[in-house]
Amino acid sequence: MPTPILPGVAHLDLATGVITEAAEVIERRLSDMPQSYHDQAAVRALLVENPVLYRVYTMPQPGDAGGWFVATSIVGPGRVGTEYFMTKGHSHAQDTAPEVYLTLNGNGMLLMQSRADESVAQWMKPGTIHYISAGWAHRTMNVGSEPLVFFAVWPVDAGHDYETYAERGFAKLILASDDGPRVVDNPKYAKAAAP
Ligand code: M6P
Ligand code: ZN
Repeated sequence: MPTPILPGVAHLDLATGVITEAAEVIERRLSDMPQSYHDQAAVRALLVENPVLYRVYTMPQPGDAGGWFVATSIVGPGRVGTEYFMTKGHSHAQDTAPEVYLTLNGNGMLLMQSRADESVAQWMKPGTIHYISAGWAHRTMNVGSEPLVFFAVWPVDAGHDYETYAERGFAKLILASDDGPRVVDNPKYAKAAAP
């Protein structure tokens, strides 16, 4: 018998994104995702320091009979070459599972990509709510100088597919420039897609 879902409560520090009762805290450093960045020389140089790129705090699941994951992510400010500190990025193993983000602090970009390789990039700033449609992969980057904090909710049975994006990445890169973040084609992606 699955454990029924009981009412739950947790406490979130809106400024830092820390959930006090977090059941799990994931910490990802550059060494956990060196292939996610296109500038491998910049990756090697920064691996000496091996910074924490982001942390994810997940609220305790009050049961296992379906329901929602509730979490916050905190992406640090920083760059690897001209790319920003960012999440690994994933799509949901379950193609019908959407996700909602609410930005609490900082400035970021949410890059989404459909199964048909359409790309959408949205600005994240305090108060922006993002609906990530089912079937769209998603990755966030911190394009500002303070921590990017966002709240996320998604179905417990969604599952994470990282493999599809691990090797060639997303179709678009978001690069820092004098005029701010620029969305450009990822050359590695086009090459990998060629017959
Ligand atoms: C959000 C959610 C989580 C995800 C996290 C970090 O909180 O989308 O499911 O784990 O961001 O992103 P990723 O798993 O791609 O590293
Ligand atoms: Zn997701």
